[in-house]
Amino acid sequence: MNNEIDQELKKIQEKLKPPSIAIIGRTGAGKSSLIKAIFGLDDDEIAVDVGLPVTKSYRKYPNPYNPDIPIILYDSPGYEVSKTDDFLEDTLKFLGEKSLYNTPSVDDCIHLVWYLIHAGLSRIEYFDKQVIETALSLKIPIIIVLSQCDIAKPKELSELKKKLSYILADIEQRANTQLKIMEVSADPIPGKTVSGLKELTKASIKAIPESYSEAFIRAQTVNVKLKRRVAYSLVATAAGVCFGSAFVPIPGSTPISIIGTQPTLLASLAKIYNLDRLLDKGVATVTLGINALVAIAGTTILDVATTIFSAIFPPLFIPGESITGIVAASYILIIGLAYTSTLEAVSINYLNSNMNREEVTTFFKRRFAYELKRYQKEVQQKSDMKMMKEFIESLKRGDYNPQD
Ligand SMILES: Nc1nc2c(ncn2[C@@H]2O[C@H](COP(=O)(O)OP(=O)(O)OP(=O)(O)O)[C@@H](O)[C@H]2O)c(=O)[nH]1
Ligand SMILES: [Mg+2]
Repeated sequence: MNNEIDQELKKIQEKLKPPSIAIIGRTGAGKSSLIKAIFGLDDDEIAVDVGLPVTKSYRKYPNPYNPDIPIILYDSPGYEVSKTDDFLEDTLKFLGEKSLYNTPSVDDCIHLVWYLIHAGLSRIEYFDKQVIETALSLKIPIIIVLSQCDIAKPKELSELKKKLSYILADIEQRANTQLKIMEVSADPIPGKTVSGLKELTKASIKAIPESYSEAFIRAQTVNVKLKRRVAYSLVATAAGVCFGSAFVPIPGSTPISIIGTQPTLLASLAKIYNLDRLLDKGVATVTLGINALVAIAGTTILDVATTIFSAIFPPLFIPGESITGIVAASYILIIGLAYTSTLEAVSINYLNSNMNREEVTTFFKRRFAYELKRYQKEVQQKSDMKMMKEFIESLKRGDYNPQD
């Protein structure tokens, strides 16, 4: 049974389709800063020589393609200002080549352009309009990002927006669309706050084709709550393995076969929260990887196992005896949902703080034990087949939203 769960989880991972985003804008606009902020990447990962050259100006990241970061980014690091014409020519060529019209499949084309305009400079370049118009004519979705808004004066910003709307009006009319303009501060000066990243993330997910959205949600690190939907669907898939096609329990789903710490499920969930990458970056001197977290989770599960088991298993339960799919599914749901909540809390409370490994571990253990009890109560209520089925389906649909 656990083998089947692992296989289902592997299938999900293999089916993930990474979207491609082109980040276009003049040198110094803040492209690299935006990529770093949204996807939690560091300088090394997006250094010029790490990118795979695609055209004269454009490079593909991450390189080599890293399945842990399910996103493809095209950046044009540091083109020479004196060669603006070359840059424009190269950009138009690049967009053409990477449009749906010229790529072998929809997986290879650009699914979204973030077009950056430096708000602090309050200047619209002659090529801005041309690039935007070209992207639109090639049917590439585009979001205009006013970057470095923290250093733009409010009056300048509103004038820039007015000017931009004026310049873009005829393009919008021709393409019969309204361009999205978003304000962002990805790497603000001291005293100013990061802003606009969550909004840009949401708008981007809306703009790309739906089959690529799950990968985008996984890759981004700014809107942690969005990840719930993906995590729940994974937990529901794992729990659903305990049932056959007609939602009848699969014979042989014995407690022994199902009880375990479900390391694959826990590791897959931690990946959704990017903890495999981010934990190591967060702690400067010691590492706390996914395996360590899964091990900590395992001991916590064992600590509270008696309570969980006595609650969900029939009173006369004898280990080794056949149990229904409901019991097996309940067990997986409790562990999976509790782990998801804990990971979310770790992401929100820890990744932006300076907790050390020990503090994170303590926080994690305490929170996980608390969440296990909470979800044990919640899942225990779905005690018949119909309720269980409805619950698993609501998790898959993304309709389940527990209180924090
Ligand atoms: N105040 C402020 N500065 C920013 C912001 N984003 C980026 N910067 C700064 O602007 C400078 C250029 O940022 P980059 O992200 O390197 O710009 P880029 O578009 O990648 O530039 P090239 O790689 O040269 O094309 C850096 O010094 C950043 O720290 C922001 O939101 N606010
Ligand atoms: Mg750059």
